[in-house]
Amino acid sequence: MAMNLSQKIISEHLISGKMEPGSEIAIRIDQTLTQDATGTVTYLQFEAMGVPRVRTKLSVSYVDHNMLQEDFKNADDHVYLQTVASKYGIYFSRPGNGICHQVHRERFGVPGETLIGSDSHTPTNGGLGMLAIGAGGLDIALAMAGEPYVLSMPKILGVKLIGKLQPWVSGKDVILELLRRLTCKGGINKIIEYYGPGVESLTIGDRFTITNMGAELGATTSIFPSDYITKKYLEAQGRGNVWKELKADPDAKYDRCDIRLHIENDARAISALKEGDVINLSISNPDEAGFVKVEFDGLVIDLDKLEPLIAQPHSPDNVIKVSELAKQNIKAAQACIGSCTNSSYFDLKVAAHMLKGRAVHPDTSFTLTPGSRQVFEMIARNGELADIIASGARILESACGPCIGMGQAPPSGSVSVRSFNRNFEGRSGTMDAKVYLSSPETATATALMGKIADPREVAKLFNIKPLNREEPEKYIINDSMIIPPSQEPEKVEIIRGPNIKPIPQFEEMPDTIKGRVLLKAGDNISTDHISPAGAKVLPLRSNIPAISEFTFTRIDPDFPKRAKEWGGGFVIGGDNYGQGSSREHAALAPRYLGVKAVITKIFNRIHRSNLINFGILPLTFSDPNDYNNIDFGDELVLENIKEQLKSKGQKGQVILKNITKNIEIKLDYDLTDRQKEILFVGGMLNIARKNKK
Ligand code: MIC
Ligand code: SF4
Repeated sequence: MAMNLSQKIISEHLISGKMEPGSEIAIRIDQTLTQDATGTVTYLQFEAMGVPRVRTKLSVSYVDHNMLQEDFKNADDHVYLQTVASKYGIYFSRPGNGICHQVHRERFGVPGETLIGSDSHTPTNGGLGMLAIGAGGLDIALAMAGEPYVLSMPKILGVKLIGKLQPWVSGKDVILELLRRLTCKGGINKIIEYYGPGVESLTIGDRFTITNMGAELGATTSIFPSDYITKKYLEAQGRGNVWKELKADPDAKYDRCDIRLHIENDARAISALKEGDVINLSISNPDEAGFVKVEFDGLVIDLDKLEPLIAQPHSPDNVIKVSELAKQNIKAAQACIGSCTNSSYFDLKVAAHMLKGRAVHPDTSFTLTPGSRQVFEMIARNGELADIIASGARILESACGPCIGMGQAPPSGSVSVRSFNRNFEGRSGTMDAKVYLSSPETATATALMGKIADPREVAKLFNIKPLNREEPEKYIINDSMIIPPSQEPEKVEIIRGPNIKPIPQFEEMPDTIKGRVLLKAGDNISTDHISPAGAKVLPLRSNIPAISEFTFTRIDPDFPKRAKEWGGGFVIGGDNYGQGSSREHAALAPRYLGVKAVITKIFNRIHRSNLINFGILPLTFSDPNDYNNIDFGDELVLENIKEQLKSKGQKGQVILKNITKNIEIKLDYDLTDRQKEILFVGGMLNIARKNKK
């Protein structure tokens, strides 16, 4: 049978289940990665499993998020991570070596292998033809212990690329175009597979940017074929030996996919789908609640026709043409290049090329972050760094930095144009800042002009010639900041600072779940709303009781106090609940505060599985209108919930009683037997502890 590339890699790694969309599959995992902000909890859970050495082909622990060392906390975490890695057979990438996804693609990614990582942008390595998936830390710990990764078989959405990118248009504009068409929920439960003649016109860097930001579509992962461009890149990294050619069979098929859009809220996406090239598009009539079902066999993106695009505040899918905004004289107090989306050598090189001999606008602060030490060394030795410094731009160390609110918060109420992937409200550290997402070319044009600017116009104005979009023949290879694991693990002592607290133990699920509505949230609640990041909160990632004090405080400062006073309860959400980060703290902390069930219209995939892993029941409204029949403070009950779930199949309905309003509401669940078991015993860690060998 002809297969697409995703099906080929999955079938080679399939341990159980059928490759039919929606059915549960278990796949063998070759590689894992963690970063420090999710890593400490991952390794604490791994330690609780009692496995002496990792059982993967390769596991790497990175330090890139918690890099500000204001006190002992982050520094202690780094030492814990280094010692735990050494003992259990994990490579350790030291602070300063770079952002996990950038370093992983440079030094470790292998076409055709599987990778799971405790960070939602793990799919970046899909740019190399890897099947790379973001997951919760507990799933990573289980994979390191040799367990397969269990997921529901996604649909494979084919995106055909034709044409060639025009000057000053880059990979970022391709993924912004897809976000414009499909919205942040368009990729949920889908793998986005790129194919077609346009693929070969994209550089490897463009591909990584596109697969990276597939996370913002909510996709399980994104993947490119592995071709001669991949080969050249791996050879330039001194790793040509791991290359192999991978692509879909010529007559391979992709799945018919669908998304549910609201005619008012998602009007932009609906019109983008009509205008855009969509294969066999059908749009249903709106239902009573104003939702339409959009179905299609795939998308076509004509690269020739793409223009520089930009996502406006506060969502990565709020995309319009840069040329539209350039007319509006929007002053930018800040511009930034960096993050795992756009901090490659080419990204910094193109910025340096535009800055050469010019000065950053006096009203704009321009920061540049080389994504890895390799990129940093390349720009230093090849001279780009000097042009950057001379322009008055600010160069930051190789880390996540401003992307995760670790410094460089913009001024009050100001505009910041960033080459990053997320612009959720408050994520920059300034609650009322307006963050836009663009390509490095647009961010640099903005930094030069002091206002949002179209790079094509700026190039004309200053007579800047477009750069040849080619990767170097050879990268500088220096792995001295990647520490291999110890050969004598018994001699390694794991060092734990005082801020590293054990993971709390959780009770079994009660027969009946009863409680009040602790919070009623709207649509698109991100994990940054649930468990915020930033310089103040991130150092508490290894201390669940302490970090839980920040749960939901971005939307309701009293949440933690109330949850404790009311003895836990329910959280109600809207569409696309839990989008964004893979952080399991967004499940662990609510669980610690007594949240028993979350009821929404649609869940984000990673967050939903984190909720299950920590014993919080995820349910969705059978009729989205019922969202209006529950209010803050209402008393709710799910009677005999265990019995109700046990007696029925994988998908079904349960009845929720709203005691306050004296009504019954039908809720849907979609839980495999394995997931039910995890919920009943109070979370996956209880199972892992029980199975401890
Ligand atoms: C993010 O971009 O939000 C993070 C920080 O990288 C997260 C992980 C985390 O919360 O530690 C992610 O994307 O998964
Ligand atoms: Fe780091 Fe930002 Fe990438 Fe998350 S999105 S891994 S914070 S650079």
